[in-house]
Order: sequence, then structure tokens, then C-alpha cells
Amino acid sequence: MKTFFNHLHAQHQGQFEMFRGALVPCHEVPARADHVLAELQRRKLGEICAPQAFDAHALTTIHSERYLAFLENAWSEWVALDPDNANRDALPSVWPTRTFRGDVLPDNFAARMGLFSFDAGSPLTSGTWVAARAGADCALSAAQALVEGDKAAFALSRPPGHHAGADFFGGYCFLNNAALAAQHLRAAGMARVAVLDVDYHHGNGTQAIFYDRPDVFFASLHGDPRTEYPFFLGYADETGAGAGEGANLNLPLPRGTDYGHWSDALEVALAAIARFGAEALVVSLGVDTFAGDPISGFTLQSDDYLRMGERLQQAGLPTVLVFEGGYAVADVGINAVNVLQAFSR
Ligand code: OKP
Ligand code: ZN
Repeated sequence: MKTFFNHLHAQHQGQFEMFRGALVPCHEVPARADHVLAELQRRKLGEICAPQAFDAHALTTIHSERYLAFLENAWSEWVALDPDNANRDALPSVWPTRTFRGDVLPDNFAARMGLFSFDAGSPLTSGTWVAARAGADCALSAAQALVEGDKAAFALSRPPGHHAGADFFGGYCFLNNAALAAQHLRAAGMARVAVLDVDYHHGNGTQAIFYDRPDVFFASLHGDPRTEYPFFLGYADETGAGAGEGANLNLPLPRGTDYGHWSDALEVALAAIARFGAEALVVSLGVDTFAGDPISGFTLQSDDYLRMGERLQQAGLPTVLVFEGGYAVADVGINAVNVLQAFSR
């Protein structure tokens, strides 16, 4: 399968994220994607391709115009506030929670950082827009490869995407690559598309984007939000709204879940996707379900990713795999490429 690699991913290089009252080094580092690329090349697994450049219209199918305009200009606004800001990342520190207004677009930059985000763990850097924008092109290019008849394609990019909503960033995510890929497949004429999110964390952004739509099914296996990030979405009773009722499936699992129990939930998700009648599948491929992941709580082993890839392939659908989380940096290449290699067999 082809890999669409984001050659600009390292332009996004956050320094610190807020954790327990302190700024700690970012977990979401450029080496993550480099390890996956190196492992793909080591195993000679398919062609590494540069993405096509898609125009802004491809983004506005998923993200709001005012959010995209904010993201594109945020760094220059940040540096205009104070030239010394060029040496530090921008983090939000104030948010319009319940009872505040979300319709007013304040002039103040800090206020807009809060309006368009949901956590203080996602630094916005000098190259965030360039990297995220090229990542979106990778996801769209992978979807386009399916349109042109490829059975599967991989979008290898960072920052990840599944926490980003139509008009907000957070959880290290800025543009929702999986949602962009799914929408591209829909626009190309596939009537029903499923997104399967196997990252450790619930894909709140993807869920929210498609929550009221009957044409895109969202299924997610993830750490139970009662204890795990992103806490405020991802519960089993979220089944879709309006015309989208029944097209959302959350399978929260407890900390300590191993592949045996995880794969039982995978069967439930794949059965639901089959019943839905999906013509294509987008997999949000996070490998932070790995036992060695520093910020997650499942106990999958490297070999389990081979089983995962084999089972995903058996679903028999044209599939776009989009790289998401995975923070055990030394193992992230082996784990992600195990999925891809088993999928390709
Ligand atoms: C992004 B993705 C850890 C706090 C959690 C946010 C985690 C975002 C994960 N110190 N910070 O789903 O892999
Ligand atoms: Zn994750």
C-alpha cells in the first residue's frame, strides 16, 4: 500500500504542554513519525509518496472558515503581540465554558485561542499550520488513492487529528485528518463511509463532526472517559443525533485492557460497520494502546498489532489508515508498521 508522508511534519514541534500545574516536555514529538517512516523503509513496505496539494475547499467541508483563518494566522498574531513570543509556543489559558458566549469572535488573541481550543496541552508553534495543512493533504491524498482504485493507503503525518473538531484544536490535534479523508470519499460518490478509531483516546472531534449524519458511521474503542482523556465525550450512550441516530458507536474499555478483551470490542465495532453497509473504511490508527505507552493504560503487545492489521484487512473494505497517537517513541514504528504489514499480506 502507498504511504502519503508529510515531509513538513517536523515544522510542528511543540516545546511544552501543561500537566498538573507545570509545563512538561511534549509527548507528541517529530521522532514519532520519523520512526514509522524508517520502519516502513526497513521492511520495504510499499511506496512512500508525497501528497497532492488540495485547495482550501477540501478543508471547509469539515472545518469552519473562521477557525481555519484563525489557525493560519495565529502564529503571526502571537509574534506581533511581543517579538519575544517567537521563542515560545502559544498555549490557551481561558475558555468560554458553559454560560459564556461562543458566537462572538473577540479581538483579543488569548480569547480567540480559548474560543478555538479545549485544552492547554496542544502548543501552537511557528510551523503548526504548515505541518497540519500538509497533513490534511496526506489524508486527502490517501482517500484519493482509494477513489482511483487502490485497496488501501496510509497517511503518515503528525500532528494527529482525531481530537480536532469543526472549529477547535486540542489533544495535540489541529485539523481532523480522518474526517477529511472520510468526507473526501463521500464527495467522490461512496454513499456510506465508516470511521473506526482504534487510538487509546476517544476521537471526540471526529464523533462531533459526524454526530448528526447518517452517511458516516463512527465507531471507537478507547479508554473509558470516566478516567481517561478527553473525559467529556466517548460514553456508550452517545449513539448519534437526529438523522445520525444509530450511526455512532462508543466502546469504552477499562485501564489494563489487553488484546483479548480489546479484540472482543473490535468484533463488535466491525459487525456494526458491516451492518451499516460501509463502502469504505477510514481507520484512525493510534498505537497508544501499547503496554509501554507513557500516557495511556491498555496493555497491547507489539505482536498484537499484527493480529489487529490482519483483522482490519478481513473486513474487506477499501481502507484509508491515518496515523494518530502512540507515544512510546522507540516502539511506535514497529507497532504501527506491524498493523500495516499484516494488513498488506
Ligand atoms: C492525543 B491522541 C497526559 C495528559 C493527556 C492529552 C492526550 C492527547 C492524546 N499527560 N494529554 O489521542 O493520541
Ligand atoms: Zn491517543
